[in-house]
Amino acid sequence: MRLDYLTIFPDYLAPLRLSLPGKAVESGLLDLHVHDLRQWTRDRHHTTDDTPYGGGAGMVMKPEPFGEAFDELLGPVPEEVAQQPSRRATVVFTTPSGEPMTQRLAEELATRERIVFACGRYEGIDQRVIDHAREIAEVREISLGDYVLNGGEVAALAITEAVVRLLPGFMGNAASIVEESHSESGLLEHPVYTKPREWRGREVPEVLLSGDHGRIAAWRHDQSVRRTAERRPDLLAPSVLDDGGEIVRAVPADAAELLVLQRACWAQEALANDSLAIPALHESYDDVRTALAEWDTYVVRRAGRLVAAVRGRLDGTAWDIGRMMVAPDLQGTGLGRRLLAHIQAVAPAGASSYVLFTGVRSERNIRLYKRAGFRPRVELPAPPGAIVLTKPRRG
Ligand code: 97T
Repeated sequence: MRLDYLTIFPDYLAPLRLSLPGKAVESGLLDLHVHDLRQWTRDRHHTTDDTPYGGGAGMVMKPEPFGEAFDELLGPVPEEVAQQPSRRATVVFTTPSGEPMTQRLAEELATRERIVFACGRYEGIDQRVIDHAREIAEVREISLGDYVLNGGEVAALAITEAVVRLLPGFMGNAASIVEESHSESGLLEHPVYTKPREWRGREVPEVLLSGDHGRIAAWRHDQSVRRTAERRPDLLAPSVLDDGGEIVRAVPADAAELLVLQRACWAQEALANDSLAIPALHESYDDVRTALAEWDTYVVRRAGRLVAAVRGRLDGTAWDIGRMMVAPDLQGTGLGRRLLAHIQAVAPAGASSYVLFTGVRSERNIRLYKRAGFRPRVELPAPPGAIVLTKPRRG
């Protein structure tokens, strides 16, 4: 992986040479380049900022130095790379108005070959720099959180550390990676203790000394839930607090119940279609958790119970809709219709059509989809025993 940093304070990024990324450079896993943005200025004072058009306080970073830096580091983009989005470099703008940095985003960035960090200062960077970058690279605007820093350098450092420690061959410690999947449960970690057993009159909780692994696991889980409810109720909200029948975004903590509902719903499909060769029926808990990270998934709860779900993901210009499920006792109550309308409504701007499939003998599903304007497309390839339905997106 190659990482470049554009900054007017290159010294701020010196820690990259120490600590974790430093070791990855030594092992050849990482290629790091810190650039002083002023090398791409042409005036005597090496100016990188100017006053904002339209007035207002503060200074805005000028477009030209970033433009020339991109030309040198990224351009010209060969035609075949421009056509293949997955081969483009990623440009990360650190900004308080970006998408929040998360472990999921770190995992995504860890798959990239090339990331250029553009560190903004002052009130931000001229918008045309970001618009231009979108034409030559994948652009991500990322925020560390809802607070203000003096500039993007510290944010770029934090993002780098979160990404680099995920690179294959970097940690060399399988146990800590297993540990990590714990945090994907959507709960905060439980408290931890080490020797001595008693310190300044404080004892280690007795259960941890009991040697009873079942009790220890139950205690830790309980501590995790309490901590999460206390410090991060937002992580529990959709799964525990929301039961008003609203359609809400799924969280990792929904995975286990989603799996149960999915098995129930697709067992019904297996019977209707006289086939067990249905992927949704065979997925494991891990498969469902992975899918939650890769799809936009929505769920509905009633009285705390997870009763319905649907997911969507962009495939080229098609909004791929799937895993539409409604608990057996609530089928025929209009929930499916609502979910289908919702998942179409949240499709991103790049979607020009909707596509889904269902069992050729799943008559109720097919009726629901037809009523919503989907048309069966027998000429399109579908999994065995399934039929594809599509609908153009209007507006
Ligand atoms: O506050 C900032 C100023 C410039 C660049 C980034 C930030 C920031 O990033 N995450 C939170 C704040």
